[in-house]
Amino acid sequence: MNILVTGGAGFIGSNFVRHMIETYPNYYIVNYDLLTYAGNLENLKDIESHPNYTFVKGDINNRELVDYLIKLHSIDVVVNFAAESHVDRSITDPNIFVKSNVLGTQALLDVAKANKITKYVQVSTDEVYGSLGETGYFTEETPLAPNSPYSASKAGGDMLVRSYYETFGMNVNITRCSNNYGPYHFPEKLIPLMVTNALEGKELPIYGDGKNIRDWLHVKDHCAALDLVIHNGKPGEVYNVGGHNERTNNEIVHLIVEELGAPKKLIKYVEDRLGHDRRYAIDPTKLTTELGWKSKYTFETGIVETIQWYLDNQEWWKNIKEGTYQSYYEKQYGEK
Ligand code: NAD
Ligand code: TDX
Repeated sequence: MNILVTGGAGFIGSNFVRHMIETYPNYYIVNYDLLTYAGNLENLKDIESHPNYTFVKGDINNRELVDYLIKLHSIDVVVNFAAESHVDRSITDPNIFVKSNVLGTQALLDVAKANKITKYVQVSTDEVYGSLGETGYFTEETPLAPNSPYSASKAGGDMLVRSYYETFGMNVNITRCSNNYGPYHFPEKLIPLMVTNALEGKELPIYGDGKNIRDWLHVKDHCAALDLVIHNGKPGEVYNVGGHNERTNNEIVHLIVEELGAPKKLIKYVEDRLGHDRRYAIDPTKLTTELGWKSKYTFETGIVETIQWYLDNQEWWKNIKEGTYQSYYEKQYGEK
C-alpha cells in the first residue's frame, strides 16, 4: 500500500508515520506537510532516510503538487492530519483555520477523487460535537455542534468529506478522537505546556476554575485505531476514538506537579478561554465492536512515560520554546 499522509510532521501525524513504517515493511509513506509553526521534521529524525519514506513540503491547498505526488507514487490511500489544531489560536486568528481545515480538505478531496484513490481518511476530533453536561457520551450519532472557530472548521471539513461519499461514492472514513497525549506533542497544548513550564520553573496557567474535563488517549492508541480504520473501515462510516480516561484540568496539572516534584505555588488560575467547552467524553463502542480496537495504555502508565519523554528530550522542546513560539506565548499569557 502507498499512503499519502498529509500533516505528517505534526504531533499525531509523525507518530502515525512512525507506526506505519515500523508495522508494514512493504508500505510506502509520502509525508506531505506545509511545515507551519507546528510542523517539525525533528519529530521524524530517526526515520528520515528510511527507504520506504519520503517527505515533501507543501500546502494541501496546492492541488497541482498533490496531484503530481499521487500520480508519481501511485498513492492508494490518503490520510489527512493536516490542520490548524490549536483552539486558542483559532480565537485570535480564525482565517487560517478555514483556509487549511475547510478549503484544504476540499482541495484534497477533489484531487483524491480525480485520481480514484481507494480510500480517504479524515482525522477529525470529538470537539465537533460541542460540549457535554455532567453525564453522557459522544456517539457517532451525536449532532455536530462546534463551539470554537477551530471545531467549526473541523466540522466543515467533516461535512465535505461526508458529501464526497454521498454525492460521488468516494470511499471515505472520518475518525473523531478525543484529546491525545504522548511524545512530540507541541508545547502550546495543556500537558506538554505544563510539563515544560514546570521544568523551567514557570507559572502553570489553568483557565477558569480548572474543572473542565477532557478524555485523554495516548497517541499510539490513536494511531492503532487509524491503522484499523484504513484497513477495515466500512465506506462512508464515522468512527469515534477514545479510551474512557476523563480527567479535569486540575487533576492533570496536579498530577504533573507531583510527578515532577515541582512547587504547587507555580499553579495560577487565569482568565477562562472564550467559549470554553466544559466536558468531552467519547463512546468508542463502534470502534471496539466493529473493528476490534482496544486501548493498550492506561493513563497512569502513559502519563508517567510521557513526562519521562519530556525529561529525556529537553533539546526538542527547548528549541521550540526558544523559537518563534516565544512571541505567541508572550501574547497569550503576557509573560516570558
Ligand atoms: P499539529 O498542529 O501538531 O500538526 C498539524 C500538522 O499539519 C503540522 O505538521 C502542520 O505543519 C501541518 N499543516 C497545517 N496546515 C497545513 C496545510 N495547509 N497543508 C499541509 N500541512 C499543513 O496537530 P495534531 O495535534 O498532530 O493534530 C493532527 C490532526 O488530528 C488535526 O487534524 C487535528 O484536528 C486532529 N486531532 C487532534 C487531536 C489532539 O488531541 N491533538 C485530537 C483529535 C483530532
Ligand atoms: O494554558 C492552558 N491552560 C488550560 O487550562 C491551555 C493551553 C489549556 N488549558 C485547558 C483548556 C482545555 O480545557 O486545558 C484543556 C486542554 O486544552 P488544549 O490542550 O488546548 O486542548 P483542547 O482545547 O481540548 O483541544 C485538543 O483536543 C482536541 C487539541 O488541541 C485539538 O486539536 C483536538 O481536536
